[in-house]
Amino acid sequence: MADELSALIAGLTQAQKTISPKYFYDETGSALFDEITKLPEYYLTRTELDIMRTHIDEMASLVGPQASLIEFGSGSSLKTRMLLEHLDDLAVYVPVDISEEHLLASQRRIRDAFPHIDVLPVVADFMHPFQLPDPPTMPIRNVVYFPGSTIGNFEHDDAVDLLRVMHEEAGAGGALLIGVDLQKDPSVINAAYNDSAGVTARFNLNMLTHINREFGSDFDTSFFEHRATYRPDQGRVAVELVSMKRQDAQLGAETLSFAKGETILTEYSHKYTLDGFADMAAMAGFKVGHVWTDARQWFSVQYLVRS
Ligand code: SAH
Ligand code: AVI
Repeated sequence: MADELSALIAGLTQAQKTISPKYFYDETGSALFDEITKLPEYYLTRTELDIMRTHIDEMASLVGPQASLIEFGSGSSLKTRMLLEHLDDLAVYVPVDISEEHLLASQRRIRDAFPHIDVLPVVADFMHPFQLPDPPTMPIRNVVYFPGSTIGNFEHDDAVDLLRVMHEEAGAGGALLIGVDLQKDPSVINAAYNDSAGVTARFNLNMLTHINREFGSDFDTSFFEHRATYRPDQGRVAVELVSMKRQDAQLGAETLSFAKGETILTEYSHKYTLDGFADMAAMAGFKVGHVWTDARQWFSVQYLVRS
């Protein structure tokens, strides 16, 4: 907790104030994210689900029998259900997520739906070392699952580090099945992060409510505004909270001052080219074994194997 507070203060006292996107995900934030996935503008979830529905048999045969499935950032495990239905004689399913209540409630539903599968949830921040449970039966291979293009929420070097962790977890003969969002018409991307119902705005502002509760800070959410902008030259969306007036907020012993119009960067969401992503995966020791995309090439699901 003290480390977390120091890291938060460090981010909020830089020239560009930043907060890690992991603070989106308390119980309310996870529920708001689920709402986002159903929005007409948020093409990512719908497109990834379509790709999976079309190619699930091929995916399942690449994974093969008696695998262990380790999911990073499992959320509601919606897409995973398709894998759990199709994978042959799964050894164990290990969902890892930082949002504790949401993870445990989701996994109760998964256990009810798949009583024959061993489900061993792990509450952890996957950016820090964490222990995976021993599987009840020896798997033939470990397959790490990382859907949703959550990889895009990490800057290049952190993304490579995270892919390296997954490479390590996959182990010899293992693989990574990952959802990767692709570059496309900026208007499509901008709409996805500025939905007309304002759910993404609530998701972004909830981060301050979460931090107020956990750390006793006093950010006034009524004086911050959501902003999300896709920069095609950088291939990423910057999600920000804009201070609507000059104001202060107290966080621990630190008084944070905001000028009118000053921003807190809360998230990047990178959009990749297939080649760009393959280069990044290669830095972590993966080669692309298979890529599935939709007809418009908006999103990809990729099966990466250890090179
Ligand atoms: N996989 C789901 C959810 C994606 S939302 C999908 O594809 O729809 C991102 C998920 O990652 C959330 O459930 C969030 O709680 C989790 N998450 C984000 N940062 C994390 C971190 N540092 N450690 C563990 N989980 C994290
Ligand atoms: C979890 N992650 C992949 C989402 C994204 O699209 O980058 C988070 C999100 N931020 C705003 N809307 C959704």
